[in-house]
Amino acid sequence: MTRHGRFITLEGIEGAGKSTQVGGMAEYLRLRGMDVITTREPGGTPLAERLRAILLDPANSEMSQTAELLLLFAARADHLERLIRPALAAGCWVICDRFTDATYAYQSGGRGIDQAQIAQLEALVHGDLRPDLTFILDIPPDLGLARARRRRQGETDRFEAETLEFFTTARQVYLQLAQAQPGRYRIIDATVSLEQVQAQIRQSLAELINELEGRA
Ligand code: Z5A
Repeated sequence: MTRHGRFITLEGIEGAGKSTQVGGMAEYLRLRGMDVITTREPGGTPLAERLRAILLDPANSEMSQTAELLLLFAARADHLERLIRPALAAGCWVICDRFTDATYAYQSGGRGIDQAQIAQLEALVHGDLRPDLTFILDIPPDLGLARARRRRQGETDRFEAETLEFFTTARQVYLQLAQAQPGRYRIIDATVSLEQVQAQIRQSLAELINELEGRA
């Protein structure tokens, strides 16, 4: 059977459990015979990781919303060009911890930037490339923030310092995106145990693979 690369993203607010699930997803896909790489945003390439450090640095608390938006898309442009597109072209499955949906959730929902402006940058930076499947790990912000607080070591980053209202609005935007385009998104109940979250994700991955194998 010919294997085609697929682009899978994980989204959700702070502490939803995205980073925790990435490794298990990769392991499952490898067991099913796929070549897999895992990556994250902002970040994923040396340049994008440098931009991530700037974006998260609490010393940059005065950064303007526009500067933040453009830095995110600058990092994404490099990430797409140097890592994501070449991996997909080589037949790899790419699992990315956050992608452009996070920009809609945080920079539009959280910061109030017009979604049309984000859509323009999205069109410029990734053309018609979109994730094949996006998991939204859904959790009430107070529970997500409590988890993140328990895990945190050291200083709070620029986003972690945001208010409960900021994360509540970001969550609402994620749910609206999923409602508008149910084919691409799977909403995962992230309030349950790690194993139960993993089982929900594996079920959807298995369905995607079965669908692809049915088509091959
Ligand atoms: N950002 C943006 O504004 N716009 C954009 O376009 C993009 C990003 C791409 C990246 O920081 C920040 O950039 C992000 C948005 C912004 N900030 N925020 N918020 P990041 O990558 O460091 O932040 P994050 O994605 O929110 O990471 P996180 O706090 O680590 O969340 P997580 O990855 O979803 O959670 P986790 O690390 O997997 O789990 C958190 C803790 O909960 C940990 O101790 C786990 O062991 C525990 N956990 C996980 N799952 C469970 C379950 N099921 N039960 C119990 N405990 C659990």
